[in-house]
Amino acid sequence: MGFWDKLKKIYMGDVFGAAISDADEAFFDDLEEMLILADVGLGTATEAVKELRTRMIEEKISGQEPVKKCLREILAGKLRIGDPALNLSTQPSVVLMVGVNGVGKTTSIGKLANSLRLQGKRVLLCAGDTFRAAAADQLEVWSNRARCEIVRQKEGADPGAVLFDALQAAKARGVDVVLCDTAGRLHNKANLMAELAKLRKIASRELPEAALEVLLVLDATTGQNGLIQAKQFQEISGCTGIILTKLDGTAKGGIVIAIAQELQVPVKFVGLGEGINDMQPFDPEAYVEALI
Ligand SMILES: Nc1nc2c(ncn2[C@@H]2O[C@H](COP(=O)(O)OP(=O)(O)OP(=O)(O)O)[C@@H](O)[C@H]2O)c(=O)[nH]1
Ligand SMILES: [Mg+2]
Repeated sequence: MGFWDKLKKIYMGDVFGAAISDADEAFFDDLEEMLILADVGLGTATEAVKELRTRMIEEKISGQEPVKKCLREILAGKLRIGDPALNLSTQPSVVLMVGVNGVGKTTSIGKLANSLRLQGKRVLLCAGDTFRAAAADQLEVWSNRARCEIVRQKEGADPGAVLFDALQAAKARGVDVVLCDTAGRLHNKANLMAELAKLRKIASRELPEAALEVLLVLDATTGQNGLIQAKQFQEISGCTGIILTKLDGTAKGGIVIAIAQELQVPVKFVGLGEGINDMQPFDPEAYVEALI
């Protein structure tokens, strides 16, 4: 069973089972609880239910389908933040992939590289995770799968130096997009977080005009903890978008709404598996359609 089906089966079936009117206290309670269970977050769940109730009264909405439609509009509205498309308006453009250990940064780079290459872009991967020897090897495997170039140095090299090299190579070779991997780091480790700020600075210094995306990769299965990570990364590296991975492994897809609301940053892609094609641009309408 796919993620959305699972979610629907677990949470949505009962809540919308009966006829619904604006006087139906039990319905509103159940709905709020269901949204919280799906990790939408307490604040957002309460807000959404309140908005729904107001609209049901003011616009005289009742009955299963009209109420669902209204709730979909409310939730989709909470996800429509900024531009969900990647900003690749310059040549080259730079994308930094950041996040805690094991969330799926390197895998997401591979998937994204492949999709961009299929769109006719020349892609260069930058092995900015120099912390483990295996990290650059892993990225190189993805560069072969996605059929794109890679710039790497030896283990322990300064990530800033690797990025510098990659940016020079990108300029010299007419590359369209540089995708830079980084080592997984805990959001509470100050020096590692400062290193991210440095990478960002190097990109701005070497390519002051270039479009720079900092994509925060979050693992959907970590639920509310993802929110805490997100806030701290946002503070240090100022992310421009979110990739939410491993949605195939959780029924708690509501975390998408919680994170977008908290950071006021668009979710740009979702990861739905380990394969090269298992990433999709995030579509708020399709998402709430599947959710409700
Ligand atoms: N099911 C599923 N697995 C995923 C997804 N994205 C990544 N993974 C898996 O998660 C694991 C970690 O992925 P990596 O890409 O190595 O994560 P990372 O953030 O680069 O990890 P570090 O470099 O160690 O910080 C791998 O086993 C991936 O196959 C996804 O969308 N769904
Ligand atoms: Mg990695």
